[in-house]
Amino acid sequence: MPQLYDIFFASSNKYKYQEVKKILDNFGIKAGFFKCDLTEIQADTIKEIAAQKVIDAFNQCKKPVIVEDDGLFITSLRGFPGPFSSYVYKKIGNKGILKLVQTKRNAKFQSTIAFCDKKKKPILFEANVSGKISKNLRGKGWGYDPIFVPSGKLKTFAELSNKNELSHRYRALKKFASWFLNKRVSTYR
Ligand code: ITT
Repeated sequence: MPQLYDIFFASSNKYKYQEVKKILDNFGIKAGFFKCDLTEIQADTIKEIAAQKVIDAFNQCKKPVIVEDDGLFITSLRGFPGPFSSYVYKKIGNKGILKLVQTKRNAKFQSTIAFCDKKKKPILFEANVSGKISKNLRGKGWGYDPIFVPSGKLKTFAELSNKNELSHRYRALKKFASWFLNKRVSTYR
């Protein structure tokens, strides 16, 4: 019987899954949603968090799985909110971030995709996209999309129609897809 999915994406965030699904579809990889809450350790880097998160995800879903940990790093705030992006968004939101950012507006989004299967050794794929924090909220999007303008563009992620062709998530998933396809998906069927 043909298998429906090549891989699962474990997350509590449906917006992340929707983007991951679209991006991986374009690489010919079918990703199912394993909706769950994952344990996040306190760590300085999203790489460490992603590595731990994917082991928790595999223990819950018992299938080849990927997770993503990401963060918005604002240069003038010494990388804040960084690994705390999810928490900070819930606490102060985009309006809070706009109040904190004064003149120097450089920032970057970072993504780490972590893969794990029964070998239980996480494999990581990292990427980032640089840009600037806008002066006000622009466009309707999730998370920090309405305040992040990627380099070379005048619009925020929320206003752009092609975010999924240039985002941190796209770049990290592109690296993952190339590795995963080489590895022969059939191994997992
Ligand atoms: P899971 O851990 O359950 O996957 P999460 O939303 O908590 O979901 P993270 O811990 O990786 O995910 O938090 C990163 C936060 O950074 C996320 O909640 C958003 O607020 C923000 N973020 C990450 N990527 C984003 C994007 O493409 N657009 C807007 N905001 C983004």
